[in-house]
Amino acid sequence: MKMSKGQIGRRLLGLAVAGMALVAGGTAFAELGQPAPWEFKLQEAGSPVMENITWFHNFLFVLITVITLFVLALLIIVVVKFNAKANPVPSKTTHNTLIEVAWTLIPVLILVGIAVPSFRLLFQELDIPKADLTIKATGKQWYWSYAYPDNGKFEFDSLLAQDKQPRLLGVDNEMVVPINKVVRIQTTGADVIHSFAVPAFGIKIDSVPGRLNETWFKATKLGMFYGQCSELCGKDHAFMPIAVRVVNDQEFAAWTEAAKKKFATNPANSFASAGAAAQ
Ligand SMILES: [Cu+2]
Repeated sequence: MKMSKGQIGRRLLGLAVAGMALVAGGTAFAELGQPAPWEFKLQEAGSPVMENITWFHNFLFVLITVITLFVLALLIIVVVKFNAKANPVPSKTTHNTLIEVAWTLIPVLILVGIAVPSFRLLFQELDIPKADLTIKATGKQWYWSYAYPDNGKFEFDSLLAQDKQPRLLGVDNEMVVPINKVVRIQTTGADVIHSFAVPAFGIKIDSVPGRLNETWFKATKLGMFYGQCSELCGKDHAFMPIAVRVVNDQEFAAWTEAAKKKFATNPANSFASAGAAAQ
């Protein structure tokens, strides 16, 4: 079947519209705190840092698109207008001061425009505000242990729960945090290097044996947030998810009371074993 120029044009337009609908529909698939099928954007933000990361990502995406289209347009003009057939007698022009100053200055200004929000974001990520509570996350082959030194000194293990949804992200004991509170995460590795990462909070930090790394987040939405160990750490690297449940203050207080009792006899409880050793 031969298509007329008009038909081809309409087909292309239809494809473009479908593509744009897919981009816009990305949010329709998204579910807070976890990846979604066919998702190609960042996860929905669950913390101020992630909101700024998302903003910066979108800002750069627009900028890079405009620059790429501009360069493409220049290339097309050169190819069409200045090829040997269309332009048999080339001009001998070599220098143009105005253009040379412009193509030096404009990229410098663009880079400064990128550097300012980039450094602002970097400082926000690295400069930990006064924390409301600290949680120590220890990466182990192949699960996480969470200790709450400020809330009753208990520690517990968090292992993948095969029967739980979402698949490969559900755990038996979730990390629980209160909403709108600054949580300082201190992390280390008990055996090899792991990495503590929760995309919706915009955090990813290596858990290195013999070293305590710090990061922070402030969860601004209630619900479950999932992450995964993000440093190849051995055969079950893919099976040590991170699950964080964000609750309100009352629920958090109730949970810490219950957790203190539930995990008091946990052999992984370093506070308890340290106490026992001292007796
Ligand atoms: Cu790991």
